[in-house]
Amino acid sequence: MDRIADVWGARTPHGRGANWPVRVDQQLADGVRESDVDRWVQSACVLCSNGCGCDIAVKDGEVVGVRGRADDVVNHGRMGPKGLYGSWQAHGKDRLTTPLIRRGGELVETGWDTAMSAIVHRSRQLLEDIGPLSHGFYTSGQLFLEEYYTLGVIGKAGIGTPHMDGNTRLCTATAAAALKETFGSDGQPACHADIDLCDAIFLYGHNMAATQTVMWARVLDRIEGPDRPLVVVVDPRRTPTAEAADVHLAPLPGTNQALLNGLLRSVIENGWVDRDYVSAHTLGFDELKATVEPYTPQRVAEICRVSPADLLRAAEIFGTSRRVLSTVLQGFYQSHQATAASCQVNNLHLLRGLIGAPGSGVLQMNGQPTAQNTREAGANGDLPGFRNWNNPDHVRQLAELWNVDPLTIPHWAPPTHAMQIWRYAEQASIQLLWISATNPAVSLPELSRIRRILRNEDLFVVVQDAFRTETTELADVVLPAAMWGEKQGTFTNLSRVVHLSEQAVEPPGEARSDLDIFLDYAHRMGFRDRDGDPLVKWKDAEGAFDAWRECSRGRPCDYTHLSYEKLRGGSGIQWGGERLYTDGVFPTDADLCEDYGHDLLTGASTTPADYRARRPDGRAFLKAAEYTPAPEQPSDEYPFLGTTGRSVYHFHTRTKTKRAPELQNAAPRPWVEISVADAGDLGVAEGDVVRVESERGGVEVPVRIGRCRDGVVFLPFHYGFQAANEVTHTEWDPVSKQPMFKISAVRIRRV
Ligand SMILES: Nc1nc2c(c(=O)[nH]1)N[C@H]1C(S)=C(S)[C@@H](COP(=O)(O)OP(=O)(O)OC[C@H]3O[C@@H](n4cnc5c(=O)[nH]c(N)nc54)[C@H](O)[C@@H]3O)O[C@H]1N2
Ligand SMILES: Nc1nc2c(c(=O)[nH]1)N[C@H]1C(S)=C(S)[C@@H](COP(=O)(O)OP(=O)(O)OC[C@H]3O[C@@H](n4cnc5c(=O)[nH]c(N)nc54)[C@H](O)[C@@H]3O)O[C@H]1N2
Ligand code: SF4
Ligand SMILES: [Mo]
Repeated sequence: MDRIADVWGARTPHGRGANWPVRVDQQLADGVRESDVDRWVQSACVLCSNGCGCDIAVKDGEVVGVRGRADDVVNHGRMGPKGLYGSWQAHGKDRLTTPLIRRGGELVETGWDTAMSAIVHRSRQLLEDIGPLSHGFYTSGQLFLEEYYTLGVIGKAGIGTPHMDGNTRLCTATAAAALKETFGSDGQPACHADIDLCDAIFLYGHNMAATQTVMWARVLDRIEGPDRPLVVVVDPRRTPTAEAADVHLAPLPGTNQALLNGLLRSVIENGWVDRDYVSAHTLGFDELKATVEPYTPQRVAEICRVSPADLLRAAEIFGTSRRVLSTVLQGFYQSHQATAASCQVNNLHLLRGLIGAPGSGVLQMNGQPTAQNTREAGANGDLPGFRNWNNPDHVRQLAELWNVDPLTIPHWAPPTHAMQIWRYAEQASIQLLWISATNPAVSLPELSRIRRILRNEDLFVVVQDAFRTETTELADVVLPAAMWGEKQGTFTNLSRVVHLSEQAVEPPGEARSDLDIFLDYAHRMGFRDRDGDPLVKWKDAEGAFDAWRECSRGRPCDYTHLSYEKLRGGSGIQWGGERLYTDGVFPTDADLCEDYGHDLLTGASTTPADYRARRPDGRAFLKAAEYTPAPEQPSDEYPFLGTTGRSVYHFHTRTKTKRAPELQNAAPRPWVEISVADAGDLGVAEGDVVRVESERGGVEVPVRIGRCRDGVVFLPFHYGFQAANEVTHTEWDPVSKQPMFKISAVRIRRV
């Protein structure tokens, strides 16, 4: 089996409504046979949001491979290239095995006691001198639920800082925002089985063939089976996903909102609206209709540079298919009208009542494997359990649960989003920044600025990672973390499936689980509740899970039916049932909702009084917005639109995938994709090295011709050298605050 050449593996076609056949994929280390394996340990893959159920192979106390779990609801045994090669091979390779501390400018090895004392000393001093606002926590979408919940309690009730967020801000902040704006709360309405049941599938800014390869294998198996679904792809590049499409719309980056307004207009004009559903279950139809009215096919075609006929065909497929599944991801989320455009996808489904029914629904996709948990457990600044920071009752519930004064829990303003946390660090109002499981020196926009901030003398930087990275090199203290397979915990995938991942092996050297590190910090800081008892009352992962279960009780993401015992064996288990909103009742009730919402164009928030006055009472919001041009447009000096994203062979900043030889050899260095016509105009050939640069900075990379539409160039962002984020800029969507990685004006010259 060569999952590099054959990314999706052999086809196992299935017809509509049939069970997706099982196909078990397995990869073992060279020279290890199945009979050599001592134990198979239950887990799920943490290299994307699909969350494929898998077992970890252990021999002589080491991880020696993986195998898909045949009975898992998500993958029915399959695994993709990253899971098969990238999930386990990095385990033994040049890991961080002791804490490091900066002495005389150099990072030197030290013990846990010295490292933690240094952090606690600085933390105490800052709390005394400045107060809680001196602390910022920047975490991940790759830890476990138990770790996020513990971090959330420490930050909100121990320190009392609103400055907590995850790299989820770069990733799925828009998913959460679009779900809150339309439905009142986070939570994916659809599920994986909808792929088996749908008549059409729409992918909006989502290169699923490269980024959720196992999910795409399920789509391919439908495409090759009887009663195949129609596929519509919206992406400025001819990706492998787009190649499988019946209609491929390739809008200019930054024009999604105009395209969606055009689709909505067509659906309304042709009478493909379920009037009864709309009047019973939604609010805002008239305003939506009026807003989209000017978006005629001709006008949309001019803004987006797509053909009007293709637009109308896509609208017809949406309007006339019985069951439609839509997925939305970074092509929409990392944009200036990110939440607005993503909400229009929700609107399309609401107009036809295609939600909460078999084969129909929306997946406002996650990207990272555990991003859903960052959001649920409140490590991204939101309050745990999808609670509303602006609702005093919700704050009181948490204060009672944690036995603290409600005033300790920051809720005087919205939680600070990541881009603002970095700004505060730049201005030195935040003086302790604790970074866990993320590599911002490669993944944040405008890297020259990020490096400058991390080097700032006034900023004490703690970095918690499994490897030395571009970011650890700029830290004051580095904490060696155990990773997947070396610790126990749970996480939730893009369709609310919760998996338990058991510890298979011991962490290397002195590395510790992130949970143990957070618990140690809480213990050393002596955080107490109102009765003087320890604030954090659990000592291990299962204890943290049980505490979280209580916290989630009665909320949309209620975990009380789950336990480690139930998650053991068998498959993953969903929260919220197979699909959400089967009865057309949404969590928009003012006492229940996670957010009172925003104006999609400006980001201005709705006041609690205004929200209540609209009496949503379980109806979903059809929120409308005009298209506005992106803040950065091509000019004479910077004539191309530069966009960025992923390759199938690498995960993010490659800390794991570059240590897997198959993956590293498949894509060892960065490149730029340019259209055939643009390459001709520039006089560059395949493999020529060019400089791609914006006002902020540039990279020198070889050219790959094809894939991009004219006027657009694409850089993969995986590489810490010649990094795409030298080029990108510090701008974000007004509602979700997700940075605009997908739109920069650039110029190109041959080197
Ligand atoms: N192989 C691999 N898989 C991954 C990851 C990985 O690093 N590698 N990371 C995981 C994570 S965390 C995430 S968030 C997901 C991301 O998964 P995706 O969102 O599928 O990945 P991207 O490549 O970032 O962006 C998707 C597409 O958006 C298109 N695009 C760019 N600008 C626009 C625009 O203005 N409009 C539209 N409609 N499309 C546009 C790009 O051409 C690109 O093909 O992948 C997950 N899976
Ligand atoms: N230009 C551009 N930039 C982008 C994007 C884009 O499309 N274009 N996409 C954005 C998106 S969607 C994302 S999700 C981000 C991803 O950006 P990052 O989060 O910076 O990327 P990763 O390489 O996944 O970093 C995760 C780090 O956690 C470490 N790690 C893994 N497991 C553990 C663990 O259990 N504990 C600890 N403590 N550490 C662990 C890894 O070694 C790694 O260093 O990048 C964003 N940046
Ligand atoms: S599709 Fe995602 S979760 Fe599944 S094996 Fe591949 S990387 Fe892992
Ligand atoms: Mo992501």
